[in-house]
Amino acid sequence: MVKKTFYITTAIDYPNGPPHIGHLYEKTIADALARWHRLKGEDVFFLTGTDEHGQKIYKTAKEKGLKPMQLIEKNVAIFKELCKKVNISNNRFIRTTEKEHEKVCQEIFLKLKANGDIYKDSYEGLYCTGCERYYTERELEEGMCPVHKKKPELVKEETYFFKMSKYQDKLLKHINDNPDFIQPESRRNEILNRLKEPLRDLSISRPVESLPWGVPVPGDKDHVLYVWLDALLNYISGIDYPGANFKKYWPANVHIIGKDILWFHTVIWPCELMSAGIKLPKTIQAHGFVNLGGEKLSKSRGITVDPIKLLDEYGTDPVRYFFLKEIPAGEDGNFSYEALVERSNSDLADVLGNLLQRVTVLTHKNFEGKIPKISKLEKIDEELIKESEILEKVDNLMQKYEWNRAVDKIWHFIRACNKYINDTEPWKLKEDKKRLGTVLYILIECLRIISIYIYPFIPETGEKVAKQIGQKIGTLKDVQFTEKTKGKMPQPEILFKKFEIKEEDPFTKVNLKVAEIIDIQDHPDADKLYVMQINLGKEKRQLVAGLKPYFKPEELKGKHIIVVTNLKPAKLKGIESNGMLLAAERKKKVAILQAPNSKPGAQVTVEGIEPGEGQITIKEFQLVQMTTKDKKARYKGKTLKTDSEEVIAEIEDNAKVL
Ligand code: ME8
Repeated sequence: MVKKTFYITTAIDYPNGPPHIGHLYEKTIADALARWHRLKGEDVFFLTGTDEHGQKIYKTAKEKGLKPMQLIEKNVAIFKELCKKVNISNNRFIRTTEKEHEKVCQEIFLKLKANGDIYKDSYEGLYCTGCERYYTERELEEGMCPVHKKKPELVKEETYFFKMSKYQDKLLKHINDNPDFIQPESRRNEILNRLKEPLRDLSISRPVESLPWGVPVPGDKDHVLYVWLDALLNYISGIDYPGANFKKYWPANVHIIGKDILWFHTVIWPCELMSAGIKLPKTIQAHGFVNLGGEKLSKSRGITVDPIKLLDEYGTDPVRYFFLKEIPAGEDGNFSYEALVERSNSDLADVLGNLLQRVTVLTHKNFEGKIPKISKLEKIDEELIKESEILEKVDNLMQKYEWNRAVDKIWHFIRACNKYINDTEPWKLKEDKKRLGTVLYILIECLRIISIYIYPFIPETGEKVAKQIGQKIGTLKDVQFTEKTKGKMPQPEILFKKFEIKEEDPFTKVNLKVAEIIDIQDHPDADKLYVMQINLGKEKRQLVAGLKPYFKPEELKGKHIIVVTNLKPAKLKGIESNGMLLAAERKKKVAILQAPNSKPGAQVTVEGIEPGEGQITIKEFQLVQMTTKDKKARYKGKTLKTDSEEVIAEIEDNAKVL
């Protein structure tokens, strides 16, 4: 019988820098899905890789004094190491600088051209290198790219255009006729809304003189293809278009991508395919973003975690489990070490690890590690066996790409096994070997079933669980409860060590107090700085603050501000500053944090955190990321307050407190 195929892809990553935890997240999701479909007996092809052309790579290499390929090789090696460390089962790692891929790009370009969909014209537009795309004036926020907050570059050049406008109606019809084409629903609506505006033709090349790094346009050595046109084609070149693999696996079942690149995948890509006469992928599944401390990842702002270090330190399966369980499919989520440790210690060590440990130790103690026979069932046994019948539910969730809910279903069953062991108390059944054997058999059989279910999510652990009960890992055909499992178990081993929470909350080091501004003078040697005298109740101090562009002295004098009192004194342009006042900034607006009704010297705290003692450095303080909401200053969602009031900041939400 010909096996059903399942073709799954991730986005291909820009190797202009090393990978981040967003990349790790996306690969983990795709891997869990790929492994699930393999367990179903399907013929799965799982593709990932790197997107190696375009201005972003070219510019970064230039800035570093490297050739593009030198920069790429270094980072691609790290991306490949990431794939290995996170234990993904990709069938291929495609690189868009491979000759075969470039050939496919040129072939498709010629197809679009033959179809009358390509013309040359001059183009003037605003290009953001970070996004590798043009923006219209209207799409910008205060003249800046809404994603990178940078001014796009004005590009005026002759380029080839793709008649995307020609496909608007066909695309709309496809999206309307195929509710699964764009998932989740909210993203689908977003695209449908944007498609209410007429589609503009797409500039799909760059002159070599402004960007000499890309796939040459066939028949025109002065142009290279637009990086996104090239990149999207990896999904077909990665399965050897137009060869046998392409015939076998295309159309893709799902492209797993992040929410920021939805337009490219759900509008540009389908139009390109329609013009080339190629079927459209079945589903484009957008996931949310991984944030850190509630903020967007940003290397330049130090909001980043090295995924390889993370995997080395915490192990592959705890990290995989965290991302699959903790971040709801399709939504943004937060990474923190505390949450990772908490998840691993509770769900993996306590819930799963303990169950395995108790069952294997008891089997060794009472049956020399041999799996006992099952005999007469009691009601409680039948109830647990019934609980093991989760295949349809888990499979449904996986079909709907709700992987985190699938994880929840599985752990619900593991918890039921723990409840069963607590209720049946097998350690008290030494005298009744028959009953003890039955209870242990049931638990072992449940563990065998569990080993299969958890395998796609935490593959190494799935294999370990199976091995610990003397079995080989099965497939989804084997998740039924049977009475036939036999075997001998090896000596029990601990499945997961518990982690200590190493990361101290950086706020615990900080000491904040209310101070009154009693005098303000201009700094003699700096345009933007004021020198202030403040009253901290029991003492007076001098601060230097960069508030001059935003406030006049009379707007500040007498205000009750918030000061970091235990910051190491520093000289700013020759004048000593003994502490730092807190202000919130957003979109170039600044507000100082205030506690107008509190006395100078009043302690400012956040619920559950004691004020810090001892001096801290500015670097340590910068780890504390405070924001604003509803005109209140907040840390991790909690307000900053004195014993009489909450600290205010007259500014819009999500301002950064510095
Ligand atoms: O966009 N959390 O590459 P990329 C979760 N080369 N996912 C994130 C993320 C975050 N914080 N940041 C990025 C590109 N991603 C193109 C793709 S596909 C033909 C070309 C996701 O390295 C992002 O949404 O910037 C994308 O799906 C993937 O990581 C690669 O991002």
